[in-house]
Amino acid sequence: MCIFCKIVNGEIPNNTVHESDHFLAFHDLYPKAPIHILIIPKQHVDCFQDVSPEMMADMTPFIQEVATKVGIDKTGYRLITNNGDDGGQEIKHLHFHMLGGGKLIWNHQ
Ligand code: D5M
Repeated sequence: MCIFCKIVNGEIPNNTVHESDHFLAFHDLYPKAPIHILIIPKQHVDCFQDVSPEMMADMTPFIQEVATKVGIDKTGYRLITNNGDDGGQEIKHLHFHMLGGGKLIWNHQ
């Protein structure tokens, strides 16, 4: 079982920000911005390339709720998903990185 499935199952602790029946948002262990949250579907999906349009349609308002909950919906944030090896995806369970809490530097590398 992958590490994020273990988090969903409660086998590994997490710092939850927001939760619904289908999605979970929790703080990244190694934050790369003042606010760095990971947003995942509870159902295992390997990566963005495999996600269904239906799941994304459900996930979109959840992601927006996370931004509102942590108070960065107006100030702005960056939403990233690393897809596959060349994309730098280390954990093969779909996740979006929500980065914010300050002005972010844009670096295409
Ligand atoms: O991002 C994987 C991210 O997952 C990376 O930013 C560290 C984070 N991470 C790893 N283990 C944990 C736990 N246990 N809690 C919270 N965050 C974690 P990727 O896009 O796959 O490189």
